[in-house]
Formats: sequence, structure tokens, C-alpha cells
Amino acid sequence: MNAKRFTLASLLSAAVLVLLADPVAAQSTSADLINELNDKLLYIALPITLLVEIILIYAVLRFKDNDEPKPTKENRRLEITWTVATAFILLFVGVASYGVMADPNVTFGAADEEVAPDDSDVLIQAEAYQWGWNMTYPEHDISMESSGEGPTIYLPEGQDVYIGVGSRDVIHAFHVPDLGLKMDAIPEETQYLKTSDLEEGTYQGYCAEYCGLAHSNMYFTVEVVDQAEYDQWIAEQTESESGGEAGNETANASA
Ligand SMILES: [Cu+2]
Repeated sequence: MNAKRFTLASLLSAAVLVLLADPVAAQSTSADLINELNDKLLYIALPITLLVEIILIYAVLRFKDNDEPKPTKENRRLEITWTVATAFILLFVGVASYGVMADPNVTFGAADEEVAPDDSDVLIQAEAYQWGWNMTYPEHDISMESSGEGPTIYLPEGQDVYIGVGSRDVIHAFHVPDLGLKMDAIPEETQYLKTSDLEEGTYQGYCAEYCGLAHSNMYFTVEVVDQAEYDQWIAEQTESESGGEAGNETANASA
């Protein structure tokens, strides 16, 4: 195979790889931003990998019978070229990453008191413990403990969502991979996640920090639904919290 054909074949296979690596449609702004950055870095990394591999294979084949190899003498042009090229690549990676890292949909991380979502926003507190989750909607007095498969939280599509992540005992982590959400759950601290433009669907959540014996049981489910269904769910939960449980408590107290 001559050099031209080899280069062409390499570039083609690189293009195929990029197509295969293309992620499915975004499920939230957070996931969107992270996947886009991943793509950009892949576009940069592939040609560099190819260039290095091609030079390596060329050198091996071309000089394999050379018994007296001579080192390359000083080559100012070559040195300037690779210094400038590296600077450009690093600059691109830095700027692209900063754009994503500075986005509140990826790193919101405000301290306790600073979060003041609008009335239209959704606020959830996710408290981890050994070994489960206590999910609360402070604005609606809804509270859910882990049982069996773990709690299911409902989120409305198209709204800004804030999730306060904390822990009752040791360090855990709130992680919903498909929504691009991940945050450490640290005792006596609440760190916030923010996301928006959620896609309707069911998403699996995990504890992503090994936290002891039943760490693997720390599941939860995120159900993204349309606004009407969300409002209905909130109404049902509020009813059962105020009606059902309060009723039970009075019944127990009187018994
Ligand atoms: Cu955990």
C-alpha cells in the first residue's frame, strides 16, 4: 500500500469512528453540553493520534534495515512548528472546556443559601444515607424514602430544575448518567445541580461513591413528564401527604 492510500484509508476509518461515537439525542442541557465537548475533543484527538501512528509506522518500515541511525540535528523550523501547533491545540481545548465547565447546567454548585429559584423552577432536595435516598420537594412538602427499587422523582420537561444534594452520614454521590448529572453528597453540606430542557422519559439514578455494604442498592428513578402530568403528580402526592398520612397518624394516636 502506498503512503497516499494509507493516509486516505486512515482518514476514512477515523470518520467512521467519529460517526459511531456520535451520541444519541440530548436528554438535557447538561448532557448536551458534555456530549458536545466530548465530540470536539474527539475531533482534535483523532487526527493527532493518526499523525503520530502514521509517522511511527513510516519510521519503522522506512528505517528498519538502518544499522547506523543518526539523530536528527537541530531543526528550528520543526521546533517552532510543533510548539505553535501544540499551543493552538491547548488553547482550543482550554477554551472549549472552560465554556462547558463555567456553564451553570454543568457546574452550578452554589452554597446553601444562594439558591433562589423562581416560582416556576423546580427544587428538589436529595439526601443520601446508608443506604438509600430521601427525596423531598420542599415547596410542596413532599418527602419520599427509599424502599425496594428506590424512590422515583418526577420532573417536568422544559423547566429549570435545581437539585440540592446532601448526605446524612458518609460521602455518597448523586448520579444520573443519561441526564449528565453528577454531584458528590457530602455530610452537613448541600451542593446544587441545575439542569434544563429535559427530554421525557425514565432515567436510572445511582449512588456513584462507594459507601459501604449496600451501596449497590442505592438506586433511584427520574421520571421526566410533561407539565400537566407533573402538576397532577404533585397534586396527588400533596393529597396523600396531607390527607393520607396525617389521617393515619391521628388514627394511630387515638388508638
Ligand atoms: Cu451511597
